[in-house]
Amino acid sequence: MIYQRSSSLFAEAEKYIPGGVNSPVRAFKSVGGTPVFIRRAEGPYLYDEDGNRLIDYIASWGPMILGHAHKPVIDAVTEKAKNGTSFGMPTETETEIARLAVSMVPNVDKIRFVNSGTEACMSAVRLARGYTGREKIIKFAGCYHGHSDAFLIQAGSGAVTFGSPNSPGVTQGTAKDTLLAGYNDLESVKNLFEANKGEIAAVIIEPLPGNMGCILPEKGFLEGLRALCDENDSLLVFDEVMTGFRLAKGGAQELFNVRADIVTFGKVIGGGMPVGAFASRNEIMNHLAPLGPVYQAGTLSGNPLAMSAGLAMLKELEQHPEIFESLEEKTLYLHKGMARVLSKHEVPHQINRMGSMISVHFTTEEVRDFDSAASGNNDTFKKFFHGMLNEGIHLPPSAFESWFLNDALSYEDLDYTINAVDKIAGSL
Ligand code: KE4
Repeated sequence: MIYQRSSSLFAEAEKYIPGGVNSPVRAFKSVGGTPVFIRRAEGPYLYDEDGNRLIDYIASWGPMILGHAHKPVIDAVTEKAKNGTSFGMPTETETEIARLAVSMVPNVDKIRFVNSGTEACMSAVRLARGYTGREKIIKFAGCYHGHSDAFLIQAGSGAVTFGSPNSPGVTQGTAKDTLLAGYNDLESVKNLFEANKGEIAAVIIEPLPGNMGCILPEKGFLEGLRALCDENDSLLVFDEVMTGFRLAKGGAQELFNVRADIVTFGKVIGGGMPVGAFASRNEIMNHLAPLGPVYQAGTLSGNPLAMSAGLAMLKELEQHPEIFESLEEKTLYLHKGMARVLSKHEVPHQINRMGSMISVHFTTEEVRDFDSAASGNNDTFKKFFHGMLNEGIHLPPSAFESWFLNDALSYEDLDYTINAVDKIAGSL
């Protein structure tokens, strides 16, 4: 595959945009090489600036669950744009998508729309702190909740229970209120609750992490978090920016049958437009301005174009719930096919999969948390990534990302993908 024009476009972009990208993962830093510039996308395919057609497993990092340029979404945005793009006052569309989202997701009465998953998670934590009157939160190593300061925290040194900043610009003052636990390690959560009695506002978690590759919650883990939060009067926040409206109509709460107190959304809920959201029961949501004292706001929150894209997307999923089963079957088919050919070539690998989220890890050990995900051979992943790109398949450019399947993928696309793995596996 030729990527000539992408390379020159990247050089030009680097003159005006830090790293040539508006979000770091797009820069291919963890796989090497230069990013592919996309001209357009349709169904399961990306069409790049060099005229290559690429089977897409990024799906814009989740939103494109029905495939790119899905007609009902495009029509909704096109129609809406003819009447203006933003008014700064309420519109009926916001109520329509709010009513539909609340009807699809268990355990929530109200939802507030924002402009990104980061904003949703940041606001959810502020709401949890405002509602409980407590300041500390527990997050999990390897889980990503966007780039607000409270989440850019790594495990503290030694036995220290609170975190330390993992980015310059994040202050110690912020870091001291974020405690780090281990995913699938309920003991580490219990210890933090013990060491910080009565101080923890919330536990925030990706119920099915997609930012370490995919990690599956072990039996009893999520249920254990629910029990610990109940015992300590803390709130359980499910970050469903990736899993919401993807794992099931009602997301991870429905799939795992575990109740969260606050749920955050992004990606699918916006149909590819900048939308985030957070939702909860009335008792909690009524603490939000203008009803209550917890402040949260946004010029473009509930933007008519974004809401019309999200509404069209949610209507599709609501009216065609068979999509979730179709996606599950396609992802299982891909899983089995890749496992077969990687084993044939005796490539040490683990494949984690749930619903339409899947990831391949080049390690012999089970990948069940951040450390085991980090044990993957990144050099092998780099070769895998570029080998697949060369075959016209665009995987997420990092071993620490989930692949996202879209329902426009055909079984021919999946077979082509499996055959490409077979073709390159010998060189891994
Ligand atoms: P955004 O602010 O990027 O819309 O959402 C932040 C976020 C929150 N929670 C979870 C579970 C997420 O996965 C994300 C964002 N996901 C990344 C992919 N790992 C977006 C890609 C990027 O950063 O460019």
